[in-house]
Amino acid sequence: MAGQSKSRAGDIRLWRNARLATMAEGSAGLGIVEHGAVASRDGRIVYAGPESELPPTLAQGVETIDCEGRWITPGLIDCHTHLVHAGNRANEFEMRLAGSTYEEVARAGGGIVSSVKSLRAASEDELVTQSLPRLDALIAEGVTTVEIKSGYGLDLENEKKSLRAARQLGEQRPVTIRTTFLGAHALPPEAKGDKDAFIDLVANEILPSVAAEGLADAVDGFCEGIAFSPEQMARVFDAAKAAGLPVKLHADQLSNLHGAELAARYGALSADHLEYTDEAGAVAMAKAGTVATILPGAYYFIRETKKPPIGLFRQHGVKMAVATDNNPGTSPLTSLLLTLNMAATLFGLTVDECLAGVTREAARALGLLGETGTLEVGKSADLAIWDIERPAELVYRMGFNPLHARIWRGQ
Ligand code: DI6
Ligand code: FE
Repeated sequence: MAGQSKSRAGDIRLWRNARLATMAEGSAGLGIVEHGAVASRDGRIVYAGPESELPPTLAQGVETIDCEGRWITPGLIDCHTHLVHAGNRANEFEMRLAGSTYEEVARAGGGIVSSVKSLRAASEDELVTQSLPRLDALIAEGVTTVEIKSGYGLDLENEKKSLRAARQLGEQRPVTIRTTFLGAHALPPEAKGDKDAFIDLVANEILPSVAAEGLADAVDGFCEGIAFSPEQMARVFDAAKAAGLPVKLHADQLSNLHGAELAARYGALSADHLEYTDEAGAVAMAKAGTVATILPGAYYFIRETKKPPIGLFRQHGVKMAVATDNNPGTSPLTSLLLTLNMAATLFGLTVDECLAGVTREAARALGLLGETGTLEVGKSADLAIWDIERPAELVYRMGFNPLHARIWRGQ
């Protein structure tokens, strides 16, 4: 089994003859170091910079890997996924291609509720088994940290089962998993249309119990006409605050309910989607330091036409992360590299913004910037080594994986 325990105390490893994109805050662009080296001790970065300035103690008698001029970036981070789910909704996809509307699909038993049924019917171990191939697809592209949300259980037992399955994934693979409780994702059938009563259940019973067991690192919600109102989300956020958990929000994806401002008011780590966010929302996020998580996979898959206001985010200094939103309904996407191409092609993000979006800014969106997301001393030695000539290739290609090696916590 993979784990931190694998690294032996005092182990120093050195990756030399590399080109680094450190992504360090404040450095220009990607923080490029030509002729660079990275050293790790006990899974932590102890040096990242020009090879010529490497302290001699880190250069001799240590395990050395010659990178032969390859590029090293921080290990990639997918900061928004619903990766733990059961079954899939390819049948709905076919129905929509044949001309059915979303409503017809829902009446035929489709939509989020069909994923809830499948998840409730699966055991925790079955969930792990079904989710592993998706996680492995991300890992194969150099991903070293993945956020995973609940939200297809929608009752105490099944939300906990999802979060435990997510934690199990982190024990079965060399990857950091951050779990997010998304109880306020959709209304389960047994709530019989009573959203307020369901929000009471989420805020007063499920969330405190999930928090008490330490199953969630953050709390999320779906603030939308077809889901929950800003007032209802605020009640969930108050409960999160009481439990000491940071919040994030699916905001302004299909309409502008001012979810971005709500998220900012609660000091959210991130607000996600944001297609319909307006300038007031962008200003509020900038003030609060709330990261804008851009999810081009869902935009593409549902054939949305309203783009998130990237220009406003730039103008007001809102940091942008990029993620897959892997989920069975609106983004069955397990390639973070393809997501980068989509963010650039569909939304006009630059190469630098794309790469920051799956490293430094994704770490910030998870509250993990002190731990990972850049090549800097003190952080976890999470690295991706690429067979590329220039970083733009990571964004430019579609469906090609140039990963040479992946290092998680120095291994
Ligand atoms: N926004 C989405 O796009 C997904 N959830 C959310 O909050 C949809 C999830 C699904 O259809 O299963
Ligand atoms: Fe999502």
